[in-house]
Amino acid sequence: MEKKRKKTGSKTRILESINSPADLKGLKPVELQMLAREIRTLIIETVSHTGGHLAPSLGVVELSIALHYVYDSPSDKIIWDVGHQAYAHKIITGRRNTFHTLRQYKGISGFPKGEESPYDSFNTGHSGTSISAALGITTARSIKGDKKKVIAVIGDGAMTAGMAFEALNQTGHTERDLIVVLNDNEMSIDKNVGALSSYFSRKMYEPRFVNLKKRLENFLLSIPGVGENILAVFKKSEDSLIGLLTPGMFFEALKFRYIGPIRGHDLNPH
Ligand SMILES: Cc1ncc(C[n+]2csc(CCOP(=O)(O)OP(=O)(O)O)c2C)c(N)n1
Repeated sequence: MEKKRKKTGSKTRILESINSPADLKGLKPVELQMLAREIRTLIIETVSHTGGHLAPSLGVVELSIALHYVYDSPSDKIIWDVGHQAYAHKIITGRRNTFHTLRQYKGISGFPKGEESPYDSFNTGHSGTSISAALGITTARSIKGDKKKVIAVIGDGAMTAGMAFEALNQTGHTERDLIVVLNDNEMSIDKNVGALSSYFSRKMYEPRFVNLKKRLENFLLSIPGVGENILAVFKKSEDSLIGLLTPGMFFEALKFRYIGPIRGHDLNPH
C-alpha cells in the first residue's frame, strides 16, 4: 500500500512532510488545500483495502486540518464524537505511515484510542459523549488554572443524543471555556429525525434564505456612498453574511457564543 502511494510521486508531496500538527503551521492556504486532497486520496485508497468508515472522515478533512492548524494538540484537547471520523486526524498526528494498518490485527484503531497516541484525548465509539467528556476535561483544567483549549466535534446525528443536550445545558450553566464544533452534514447513519434537525444550519441555504440574502445585498448596494463598502466587508466571508441571518439562537440561549454556519470544505481565505 505504502509502496503504491510513493509511486504516485508528486501526489503525496505535502503529506510526506506532515509528521505532526506542528508541520502544518508553516503551510500556505493553497498548500493546505493540496494537503486536503492528498489526505482524502490516502483515506480512499486505504479504506478501499481495509474497510472502515469512509464518508465521515472525508467530511472532516478540512476541519481536521483547520483544528490542528489553529490549536496545539495534544496540549489543546480535540474530542471527536463517535470517533469514526478521526482518520484525517490520525494521518496528521503522526500515523501517516501506519495508516495502511487501519483496523487490521495489531494495526491502528478505527477510533480515537489513548493507548495509541497522545493526540487521541478520549476513547470513543459511542455517540453523543464528546461535549460531556470535553466539559469534564475543561472543568478539571480550569480548577488547575490551565488555560489550554478543549474542543468537542460533534455531528448533527450525534447531536440528537440526550447526553449531548445535558452537556450543553451544564456547560452554559457553569460557563466553562469550551468550544463545540457542530459538524452538520445533514446525515447520520441514515437521514436524521427530530424537531431540532430541521432547525440547524442547512435551513439557511434554502431558497427563501438565499433570496433574503440577495435582497439584503441589493439593499446595501442601494445605499449611496457606503453601501458598497459595507457589502464588501460582508462579502469577505459569505459565511458572515449568512451568519447575520442565522443567529444560532438555540445555542445562544444555552450561553454559547455562536459563529456560523461556515462551509466546512472551503479553505479559501477570501
Ligand atoms: C450510543 C450509540 N448509539 C448509536 C451509535 C451508532 N452510530 C454510529 S455513528 C452515528 C451517528 C453519526 O452521525 P453524525 O453524528 O451526524 O456523524 P457523521 O457520521 O455525519 O460524521 C450513530 C448513531 C453509536 N455509535 N453509539
